[in-house]
Amino acid sequence: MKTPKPRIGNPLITLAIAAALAAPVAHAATQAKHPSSEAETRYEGAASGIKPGEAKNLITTEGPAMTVDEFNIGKKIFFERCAGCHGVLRKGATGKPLTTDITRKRGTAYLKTFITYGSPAGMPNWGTSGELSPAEVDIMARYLQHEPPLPPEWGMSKMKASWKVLVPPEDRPKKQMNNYNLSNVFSVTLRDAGKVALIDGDSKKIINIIDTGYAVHISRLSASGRYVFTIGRDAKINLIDLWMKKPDTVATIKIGLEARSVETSKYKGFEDKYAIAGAYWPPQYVIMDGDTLEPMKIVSTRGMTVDTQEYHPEPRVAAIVASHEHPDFIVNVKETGKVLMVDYSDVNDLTVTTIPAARFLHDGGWDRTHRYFLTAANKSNKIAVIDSKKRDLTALIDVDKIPHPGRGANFIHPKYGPVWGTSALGNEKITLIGTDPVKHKKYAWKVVQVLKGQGGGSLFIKTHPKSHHLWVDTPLNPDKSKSQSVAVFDIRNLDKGYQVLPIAKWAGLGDGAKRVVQPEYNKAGDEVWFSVWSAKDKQSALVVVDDKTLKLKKVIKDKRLITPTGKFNVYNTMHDIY
Ligand code: DHE
Repeated sequence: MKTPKPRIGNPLITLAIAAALAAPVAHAATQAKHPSSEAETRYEGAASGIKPGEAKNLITTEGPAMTVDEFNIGKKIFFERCAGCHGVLRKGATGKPLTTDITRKRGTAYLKTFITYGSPAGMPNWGTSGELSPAEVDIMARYLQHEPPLPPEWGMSKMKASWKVLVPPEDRPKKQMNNYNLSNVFSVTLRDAGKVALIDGDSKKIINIIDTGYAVHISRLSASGRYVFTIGRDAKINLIDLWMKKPDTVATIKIGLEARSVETSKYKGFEDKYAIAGAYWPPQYVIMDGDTLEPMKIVSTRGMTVDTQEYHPEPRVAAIVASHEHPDFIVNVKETGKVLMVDYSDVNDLTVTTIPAARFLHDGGWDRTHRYFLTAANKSNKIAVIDSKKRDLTALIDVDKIPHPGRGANFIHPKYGPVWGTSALGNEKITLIGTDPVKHKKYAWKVVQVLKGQGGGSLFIKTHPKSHHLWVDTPLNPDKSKSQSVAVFDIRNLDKGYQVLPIAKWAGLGDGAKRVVQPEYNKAGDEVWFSVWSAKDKQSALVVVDDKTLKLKKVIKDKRLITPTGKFNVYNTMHDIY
């Protein structure tokens, strides 16, 4: 298979993220902003997987005059830098709505000022930072007063046409054909290479580097642990068979134009049977055969918002988890703020329970019993708790600015019993929520403690049932000393505060952003792996820390480890251990 071709303007990384990776943002106006908005901009501002050429131009006389060439420039800039926050159809997501009823009222002069100088609410100062020239700012101001170009739909015929079974199930190994300890293998996202690295967690050696979708996002494991599923931002899924002598891709499919999530059926009797993937564009999810990725059922998520009950044409699918209580996939629909419990026991006559939560649902994870799914409605500053057994909403908990748990962290708090925690993009707070409604009823679904971490710009927090450490990263903090290190708390004495480990320094790399991101445990729970994430043309590394001694155990360096970010340990991902 070929590496995906870079698209126009190399959107493998957006300018926002590219700038963030190359150096701390230097221009004065950005520095003056609240760090939370800077961190948000870096995180949310990734390039769309949609090729501008795929979206139809809609130039009308109702907007200001524009040539086709100017419109094409506007479209390209919008997909690369603006769609992540404002949405492809500009209905607003993390960023404000930019539909023509609003933009035409504002007019060209106002929009030019806004784009040039940005806003304290998080809009980057594209003009004064030099990232857009005055001519480009002028184009964007006019472009926004025309209807948004419409990317194509992606139904069954397109999905089927993209579907490839490279090794049919009957030609695959009948048993494991290699000697790897598969349950301790890590699937590592090599974001800007559009590849994953499979790394043997025991020897720390690379098993294989596999071409995947563009700016690949996450990996998930089948219930048996045999198959790794990856999803690219271009909505391409790879099904990787770990039983092969050299584990590799056995099937691929493209389920849309842009996506972030993939999951597999885990309920008893349905292990490895189905896979599901959610798309950002078109807004839909698809259920597939778990062995071959054959698409079986596509369901659109377009519909009414949870609060104002207005139609939203682009509600993107964010995190998906597989229920352990029912044959359900739990699907976060971001812009409408609804959680769908999709019962896959009969894929043809699908039963879907729709649970109202709050807008902008993003990521989340299970409590330690795997009954309750705690998920962040990030821009609403809430955590929704879904009872997967009763299929309803247990609680909607207010937290401070922009919770970002990844899958969160579960541990037994010395005072409050079982808790689940999240860190935040917008501030230094680590919020702990009680999760035991039986033995610790008075603390259940309440914020029981807020710890103070290194700062905002945090993305992931992690612990392990065998560990007494809680790790909190801060990769998007504007201060290098924080983005290049990690905070670790001792769960037995949380009031003592945290220790800082200089992970990037330990990696011994040259120059680069060296953002330390996403702690991930090995199977035994005695090692924690970190990515030291620099730009594509700089060296990155993985750093393994001994969880008992908090000392450096190993630095994994290889010129093929380009922009490593997420890491997914086979056993922990299979069993939802975090
Ligand atoms: Fe992610 C999880 C979406 C940017 C690394 N990311 C997720 C999930 C979603 C999501 C919906 C949950 C998937 C699930 O559980 O099924 N991420 C998005 C975006 O929309 C966003 C903000 C912008 C974009 O354009 O993609 C975005 N994410 C990033 C990054 O820039 C990160 C830091 C680096 C990268 O690789 O792109 C990043 N996201 C991750 C990781 C996870 C993730 C490592 C899985 C964490 C886990 O422990 O499960």
